[in-house]
Amino acid sequence: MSKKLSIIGMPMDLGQMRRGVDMGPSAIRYAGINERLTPLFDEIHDLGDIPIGRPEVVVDQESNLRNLDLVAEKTAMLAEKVDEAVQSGSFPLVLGGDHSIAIGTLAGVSKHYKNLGVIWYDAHGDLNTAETSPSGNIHGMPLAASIGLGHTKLVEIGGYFPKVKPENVVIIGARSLDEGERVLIKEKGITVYTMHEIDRMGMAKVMEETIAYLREKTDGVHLSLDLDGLDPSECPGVGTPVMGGISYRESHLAMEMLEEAKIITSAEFVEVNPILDEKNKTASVAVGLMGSLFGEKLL
Ligand code: B3U
Ligand code: MN
Ligand code: MN
Repeated sequence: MSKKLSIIGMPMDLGQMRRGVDMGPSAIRYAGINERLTPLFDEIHDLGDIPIGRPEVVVDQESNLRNLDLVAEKTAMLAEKVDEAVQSGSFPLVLGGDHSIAIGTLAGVSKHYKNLGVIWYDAHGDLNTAETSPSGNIHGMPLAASIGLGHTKLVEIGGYFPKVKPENVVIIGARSLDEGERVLIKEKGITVYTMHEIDRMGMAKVMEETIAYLREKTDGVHLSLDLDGLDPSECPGVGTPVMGGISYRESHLAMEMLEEAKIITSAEFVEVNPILDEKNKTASVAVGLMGSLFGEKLL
C-alpha cells in the first residue's frame, strides 16, 4: 500500500488571547516540512489552510468562553477535511494553530476507529470546562471536550461524542494543572506521565509503557503534540511557556519509539507562535520531530 500524507493547516488563534499562533502553519511550512518529509512518503498532499479570516473576539455571554461559536464553526470545518483525508487512505497531519483545533482533528479522526487512543504531549492537561477554566480560553479545554465534558457546542462537533474514552488517553509532560483538571484526572482514571515520572523513569521507559498500554487497548492512536510540552529554552515560540519541560533529545527519542512501534495513525503539532519565537526555532523543532515520527534515519 502506498504511504500517503495529507498536511492540513489550521491557522486559528481563537482559543486563547495571544495573537501570532495563527501564523504557526506558515512558520512550520517555512521551516521545511515538505523537503523533510518528501523522502519518507510516496505521496504528500498539502491541502493548504482552513480559512479562518480575522474575526472579532466575542465572549459568549452565558458560558464566558471566548469565541465559542467561531471555534465550534471552524473546528467543524477542520473535522470534515481530516475525515476526507482518512477516508482517502492518507495519514492526516494537522498544523496549528492553538490547541483548541484538536477538537476538530479528533472529530474527523475518531469516527474511523472503534477505540481510538490519544497521546497528549503537553505541559498542560487541557482538561478544563467552562466551570473549571481560570481563563475562559478554549485551548485549555480540547481534551475535556474530546472525552465528552464541557460545552455541548464543543463536545458535539462532528455530530457525535465522545471522541475518546478517558482510559485511552495518555498525557505526557504535564507540569501545570488546574485544580479542576486534577480532580478529573483522578475521577476518570486518565494516565499521566508528569515531568516527575519522566525525570525518574526516563523517557525510554515512559514511552515503552505508553506504547504497550495503548497497543493493548486501542485500534489507532492520535498524537496531539503541543510544543509547550518541550522546555521553553528549546521551544520559546509558544503562548504559555512553562519551565522544566521535556528536552529536544527526549522528544526525538519519543518520536522514534512511536515510529518503531507503528502505532500512530494521525497527528497534530500545535501552539507554534512565530511572533514569540527566536529565529523560527520552535517551528524547526516541530519539523525535526515530524522527521523522527515519520521514520527519518541518520544511517
Ligand atoms: N490551564 C490554563 C492554561 C493553559 C492551558 N493550555 C494552555 N495554557 N496552553 C487554562 O487556561 O486552561
Ligand atoms: Mn495544549
Ligand atoms: Mn500546553
